[in-house]
Amino acid sequence: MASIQETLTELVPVKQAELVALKKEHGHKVIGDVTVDQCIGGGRDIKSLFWETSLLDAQEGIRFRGYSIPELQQKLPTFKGPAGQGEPTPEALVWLMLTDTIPTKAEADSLTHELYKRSEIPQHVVALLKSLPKSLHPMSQLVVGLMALQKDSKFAAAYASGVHKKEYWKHTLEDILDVWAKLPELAALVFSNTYKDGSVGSKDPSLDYSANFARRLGYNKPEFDELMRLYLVIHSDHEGGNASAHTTHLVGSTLSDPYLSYSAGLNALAGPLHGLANQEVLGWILDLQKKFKAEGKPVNKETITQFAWETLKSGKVIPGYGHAVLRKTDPRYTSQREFALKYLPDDELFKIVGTIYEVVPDVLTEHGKTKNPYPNVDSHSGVLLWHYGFKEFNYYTVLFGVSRALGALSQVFWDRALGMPLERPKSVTSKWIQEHVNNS
Ligand code: AMX
Repeated sequence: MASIQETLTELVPVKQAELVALKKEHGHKVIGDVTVDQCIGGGRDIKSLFWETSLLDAQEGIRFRGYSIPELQQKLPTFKGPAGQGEPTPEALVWLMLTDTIPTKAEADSLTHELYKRSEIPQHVVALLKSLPKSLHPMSQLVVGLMALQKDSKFAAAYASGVHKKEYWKHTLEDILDVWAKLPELAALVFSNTYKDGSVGSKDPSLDYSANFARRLGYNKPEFDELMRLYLVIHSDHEGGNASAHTTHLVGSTLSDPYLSYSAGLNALAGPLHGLANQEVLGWILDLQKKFKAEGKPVNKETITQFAWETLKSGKVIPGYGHAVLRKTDPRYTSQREFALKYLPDDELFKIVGTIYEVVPDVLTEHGKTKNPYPNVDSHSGVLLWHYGFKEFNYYTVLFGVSRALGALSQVFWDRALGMPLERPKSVTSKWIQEHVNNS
């Protein structure tokens, strides 16, 4: 069986030739226009980014290399065996994102083994993380740790020694595998430094990426392992324009190595309109529970509606609702709801999440601003973690950060393999727009 490195060595020249042919034959054709609204409105829907690993449809949601989440659940290998014996593993998804082919169980396992081999964290980084104040946000701690690991970048070393550009992708792949392998270790150290005594649980070579991550965090329950697999799969990629993926790609386009590129992506993920929304959602639900308990009222459709309006009237967003691209309920929300129905149907917070879903779309529609009144991925993830006793919700975005690396860096691999150029779109001033519209 070919390793991931051997598989990609065969594939890279094929994909390079395909892209050259695409450019040669169709390079001059128009795929979109840009309006003034789009230019000053965050670039929504402008087709100007090249992203191979996934594609987002506004109505249907995400597809990874052409496969929807339910299709991945039917086709990708699981920890226990071939497809259908539980949640797919993130390693299997990574194989798919990198190679455009559904892996066999043996191929997915070989990637598990490859990552396990690379997972050790150098002592200077462990010491650095332990020196950080517990009050530093876990996302900031994760970025500090990843930046410190950059010392060992194989791409940066190869570049400094003058390697030919045709070889960039090989060194990039080495770094990416190292980053994927070490991120859960870093994340577990951050968790322990922030909430525990600095030590982490032990890992086991017979387990997969997700179960070992769970053990490092102190969780030892097969059901929680399944949740971790689902979580790491569904948060991994959401095409190229979201802030964390785009930032990673942009920084990578300067030939910053994968450590530098993904640290930048993590900083984007740490914003409340993006990945931090999952911690905000949990905070919002707990606040509403606390408020109505203190007032002696039940949490039901009426009180949630009241709380939603209070949030909107105080100039805040309802976290976990709305999306820059999606216009329907996020299938990542639906897959988590299905998990909850299977494993925790009677959970109190899960029921509240369900009631929120019954009323908030109507409230947002009546409010009349948001283009998408439906829930996104972040409105569900926190309550699942909470159910298993994972209550440190300031940390939730770190889990998102471990997952998003899988998609964003799979694309960085192809960026280097396909020789993608420095990203540098054109900006214009308001005066330029005014003159342009006057003259047109
Ligand atoms: N609550 C209240 N107002 C909302 C809203 C929400 N959930 N979603 C959008 N709006 C408002 C916007 O703030 C904007 O108001 P403005 O005109 O006063 O600036 C207006 O509706 C139009 O926004 P939009 O075009 O529908 O959305 P967008 O593309 O500008 O922003 C997003 C998308 C996700 C930032 C926004 O929906 C939002 O803030 N949601 C809440 C935060 C959240 O859940 N983020 C996570 C998204 C998923 C992810 O990246 N992890």
